[in-house]
Parts: sequence; C-alpha cells; structure tokens
Amino acid sequence: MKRILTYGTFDLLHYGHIRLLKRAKELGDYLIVALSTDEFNKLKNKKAYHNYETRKKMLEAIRYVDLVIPEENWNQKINDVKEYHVDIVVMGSDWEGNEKFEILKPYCEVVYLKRTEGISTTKIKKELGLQNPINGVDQIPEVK
Ligand code: C2G
Repeated sequence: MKRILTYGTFDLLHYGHIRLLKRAKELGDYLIVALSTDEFNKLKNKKAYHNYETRKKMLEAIRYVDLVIPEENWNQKINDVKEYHVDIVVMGSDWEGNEKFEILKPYCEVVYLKRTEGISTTKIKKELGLQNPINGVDQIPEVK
C-alpha cells in the first residue's frame, strides 16, 4: 500500500487542482490531502473564499482523495510523513526545489508534478471580480 501526501489550500476547486490530485493518486494507492486551515492561510497571506470545513467536504467528494487532514503550520510535514507512513509527498511544480519540501527527502520520495497552465484560484477571483459592473458598466478587460 503506497501512501501519498500532498498539501494545499484548494480554494474554489478547479481542474488544475483535480489534475494534481488525479496524478498524485496514480503514483500510489492511498492519497492524503493536508488542507490549509483558515488560520494557516492567514500565515500564507491567502484569504480563501470557502472556509476550511467547506473546502474539506469538497475534497472528500473527490474520488482520488482518501483522507483530508488539517495543515496548521509550516513545520508539521516531517511529522505528517512519519505519522501517516507516507511514501511520496507530491506537489505542483511551482513548489519545485522549495526547502519546505526538499527537507522531506531523507524521509520519503518528493515528486513535483507539472502545474496546470491557464488556471488558478487567483485568476478566477480576478476575472469574476472584474465582471461586477460598476455604475452598470461591466469591467471586463478588452481582449488585447
Ligand atoms: N496546482 C496545479 N495547477 C494549478 C493550480 C494549482 O497543479 N493550475 C497545484 C499546486 O501546485 C499545489 C496544489 O495544486 O500543489 C494546491 O494548490 P494551492 O491550493 O494553491 O496550494 P498552495 O497554496 O500552493 O499550498 O505547505 C504547502 C502549501 O499549503 C501549498
């Protein structure tokens, strides 16, 4: 039983997240997602649209996800790997080479999967936000 662990906020769930989770699961048999709590998101300077409980429920509904645990701080990863007997930690390539994950290499395999281009929670928020009409005028940026 190969056990996989990944971390993230997973706000406004989109196909970039789903593709990451699908490919992570394909590397083993059991996928654990350590989901950033609302308090930890503050440390990450992220304000999630959905709160932790909602983001947790959405992740639990995904066929690739077997368990969701809270990510409460930057320093829990080594303990998570030991406590959950993790074989591989998987992250998107935007984290490639980051010390927060490189330090896990003595304890488990660390795999970075190519980030899905063209989609992000920030992009969704920005574009939806711009579509709120101001004085009745849609603020959609003209296509250059
Ligand atoms: N992701 C991706 N493609 C995208 C967007 C995100 O592959 N277009 C991946 C990210 O690389 C990450 C995961 O999906 O592995 C979750 O993305 P976020 O919720 O943005 O995670 P992040 O805020 O980077 O949290 O301790 C680590 C942090 O908690 C990671």
